[in-house]
Amino acid sequence: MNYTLFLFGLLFLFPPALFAQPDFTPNYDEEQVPDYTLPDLLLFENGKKVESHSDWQLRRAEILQLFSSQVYGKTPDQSLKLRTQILSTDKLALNGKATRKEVRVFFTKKNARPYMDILLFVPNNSNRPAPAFLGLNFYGNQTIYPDPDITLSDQWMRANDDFGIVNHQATEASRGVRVSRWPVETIIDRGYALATVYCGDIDPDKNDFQDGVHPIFYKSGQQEPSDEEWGTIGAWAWGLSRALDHLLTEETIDGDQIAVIGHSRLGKAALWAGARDERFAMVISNNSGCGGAALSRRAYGETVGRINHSFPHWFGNNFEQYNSNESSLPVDQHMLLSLVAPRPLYVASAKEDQWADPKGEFLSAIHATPVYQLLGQEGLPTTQMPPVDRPVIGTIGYHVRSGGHDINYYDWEQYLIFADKHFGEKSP
Ligand code: GTR
Repeated sequence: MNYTLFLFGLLFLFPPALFAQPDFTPNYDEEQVPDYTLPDLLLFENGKKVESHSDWQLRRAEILQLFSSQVYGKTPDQSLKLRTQILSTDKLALNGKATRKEVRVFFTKKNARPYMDILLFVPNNSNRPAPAFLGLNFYGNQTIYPDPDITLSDQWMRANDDFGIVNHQATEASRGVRVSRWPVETIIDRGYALATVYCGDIDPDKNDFQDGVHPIFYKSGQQEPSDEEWGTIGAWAWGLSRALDHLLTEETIDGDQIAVIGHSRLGKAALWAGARDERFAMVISNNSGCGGAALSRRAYGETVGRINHSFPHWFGNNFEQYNSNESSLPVDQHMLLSLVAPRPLYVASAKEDQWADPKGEFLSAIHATPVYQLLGQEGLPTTQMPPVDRPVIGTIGYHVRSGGHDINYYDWEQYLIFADKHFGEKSP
């Protein structure tokens, strides 16, 4: 049949179906949370039980593969030869307390994008290589600290007038606008180094796969990732591992004590990076929500359908099969958390951030605990959701902060305590 005629026929027969928008109205009512059964972490796909550490290594590989093919999309195996260039060094940053360094990492042979700039602060008064936090930022390295010498990003970014991002470009007005999210001086005073990268250096946060790192890996003629391949979160996580590659060459940093941290969409990326790359010694998820720490099957707040609709580029295309169909997912997000075991993991929620489903994030941490226990670790030392602002700390840490969707000083204080506990225990 002629295609136009066919469309007219459809229009005539099912007018609403053609115009109906998918209904992704969020649910905030516990009563409306569907009954669900989570996939069993300690059961292989073939039904065999996981009983030993070596069984777990095999099950871990199976779970990783499921997240790769069904959720975030497959990361290319090919490793790149990275080149670095030091952009700046200031040994007397933060009034002499820290050394600030900027390192450009080129992903190809060309001195052109895609490249990423790592901004690094390392404490000066340390008598040993410093443990470090590594996290991506939303609007450029210049936003995390008001130092006029930090390179102003010229990469595309999401518009935000309040933060001095005009026509998708950072302006001088954007310097230091995110200081509340990055307590640089406190981190340095506590003896930690801090490294950050603008996420858009790795892949700008838009539904476009011609920019960022994806094209480096395309086969000839390929224009976008296939259904099996990675999306933007996958690329961000990969970029975190490339930043880690560099940090491991910095003598002032203790390569065995590098935590990967991220807020919200960048928390999803931090979790996926920490799950894939066991060189990260600690993983911190701040308000990462749907596709991060929160259980998808609860369909509370942001759902799989909604996130794929709003951000079609974040996950692999296969994830769309689970829109309004979470129960058929072969994984749920507690399994992502379990991939971090036995390494320390912190999951943080915020009371007013119902969109990210605090309870779903907490339950996920509980349900990841059996793997920690199998590996001889405590996991999360409670099964009761703690009151607001009362952190619980085991090998898994958790808090629900008062207030809304954000990462602030309170959150960082808890991460520093958590890192002191776990990294301190290991120090000579
Ligand atoms: C929201 C998105 C969340 C979270 C958040 C953020 O729009 O729905 O999943 O990623 O953005 O990154 O701040």
